[in-house]
Amino acid sequence: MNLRRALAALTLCASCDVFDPALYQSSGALTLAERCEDLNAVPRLTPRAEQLLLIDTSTMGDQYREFASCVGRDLPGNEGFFSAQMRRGETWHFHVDVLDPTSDPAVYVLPTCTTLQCSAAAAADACGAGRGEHFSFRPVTDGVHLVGIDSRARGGARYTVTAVNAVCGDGMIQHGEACDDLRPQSGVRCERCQKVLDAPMGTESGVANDDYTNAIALRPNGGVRMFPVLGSLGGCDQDAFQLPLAAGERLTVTLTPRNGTCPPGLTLTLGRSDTPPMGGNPAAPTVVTEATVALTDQCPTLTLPRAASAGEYFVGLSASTEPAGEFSYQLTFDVSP
Ligand SMILES: [Ca+2]
Ligand SMILES: [Ca+2]
Ligand SMILES: [Ca+2]
Repeated sequence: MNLRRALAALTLCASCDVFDPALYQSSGALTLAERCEDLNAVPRLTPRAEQLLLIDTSTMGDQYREFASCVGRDLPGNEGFFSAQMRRGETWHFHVDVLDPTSDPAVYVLPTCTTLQCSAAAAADACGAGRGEHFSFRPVTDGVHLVGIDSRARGGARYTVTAVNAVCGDGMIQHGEACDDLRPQSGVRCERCQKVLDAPMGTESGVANDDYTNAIALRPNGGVRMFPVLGSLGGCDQDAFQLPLAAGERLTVTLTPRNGTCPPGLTLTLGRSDTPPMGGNPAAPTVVTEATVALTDQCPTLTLPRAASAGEYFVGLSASTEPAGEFSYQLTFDVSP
């Protein structure tokens, strides 16, 4: 479920889902750096929990074609950079909102001004023209990180960028958090700001789970055996779920529509977090290529015949074509020896 919709539901604030002109008025304009080699020349965020920036790439150029590899597609539009001091294991969340219906932003975070450490888990370009992008990032090193705002559409554009350094356990639910351990909610078990399911859900609850950092964690007593999860998918977001697998175990994930049929373009992906946990949180997952996906009447089933190693696995559900309206589904997870 989309983070903003979930937060809107959580705070009963319907206007959270749309761009707020009042916020725009109070945001600070930030002039991005055109190049990223010299960190001293890249504007740095002041340390604050959340800030809104107004940026404009129209006077910049398209100088770093190589960073297209972060998102896996060409980014011929102008790009610019700002930076932030980050610490290993922190959770950062970035929203890039469009001010012009033809612009098509992409965003990536780089520990250095090279593609060497660029990964899909540190970048977002999931949505098309006229749509914003958002994603969470968990640094694996301490230090200044670069944030690049690029574009799938040629030329530059004005955007607002919300940068959030979410603090788990501060009693507030920030952008990028599904819940907070120190803010109890009825029906939600919250661990390290992730929703944890230890029993099947009676109804779908409005919890954001569109990233590995806020995936719904499946932890039923007795293991994951034909375990159902309810959700709804809309727009260009993905829904993310996390579960542990032991080496050699088999995983199947079956999607069934709750109403009608599956829309076209649905797919399931599988990732595994291989780096050691940071403060109890797993690092960004990498794609598990041994998993296969089969379609039956456009509904995907994911199968991992044998987990190569023990670890935290992440299942993502997304649609390459945006469903018309919300698509309500049930995912059934089954783990067997
Ligand atoms: Ca570019
Ligand atoms: Ca985009
Ligand atoms: Ca928090």
